[in-house]
Amino acid sequence: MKRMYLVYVCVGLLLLGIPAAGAWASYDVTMYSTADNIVDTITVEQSGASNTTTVNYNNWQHAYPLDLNTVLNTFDPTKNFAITWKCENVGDYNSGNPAALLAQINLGATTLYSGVNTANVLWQVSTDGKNWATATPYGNNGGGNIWGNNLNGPVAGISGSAQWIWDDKNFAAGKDQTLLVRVEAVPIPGAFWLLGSGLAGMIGIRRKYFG
Ligand SMILES: [Ca+2]
Repeated sequence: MKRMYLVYVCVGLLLLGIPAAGAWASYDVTMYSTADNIVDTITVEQSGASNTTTVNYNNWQHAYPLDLNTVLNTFDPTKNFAITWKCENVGDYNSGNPAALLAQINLGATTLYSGVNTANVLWQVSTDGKNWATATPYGNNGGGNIWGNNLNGPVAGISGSAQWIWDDKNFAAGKDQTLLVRVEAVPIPGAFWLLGSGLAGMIGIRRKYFG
């Protein structure tokens, strides 16, 4: 009888997707990003908390990994969040000196790619941190685009689904442009999360009662 009750509890957890305590701790929340030319800082915001880390990613041919938990303690990939990169393009910008950010954000079984907007994910740019516009994509990582002249292949560590993004004035006359690039995400718990949390709850209960 007791065993049947526990089975019902486990099935309920699977259906409702109630997170078991500590279930998120083992998920990979590593983000990879780079820019042409420099990423100065990365700010992570979630649940009213915000923290900025100085990174100085100054070689756009490499993607630099960053564990989001090191920027904001206990980053939860199932909750709404925003990430902002402060980027710079150095020198006169033109077709020979492009400017853009490239990023991939791993959230457990879900991955976000720079420039790829969905109903729950929005990539934006701003020059003042107040007025935001949808980022302009220039092509996929490693695809046939302006970066092909500088880099004969994709940036290692980032999927070809990620797009280089900047604003719509990338090639206008100017120099040393600074831009904020931001992604806002409202995660919807997918089947992976429901199954994962349900299984974690089931394992925990089995250990508690049958271990
Ligand atoms: Ca550049």
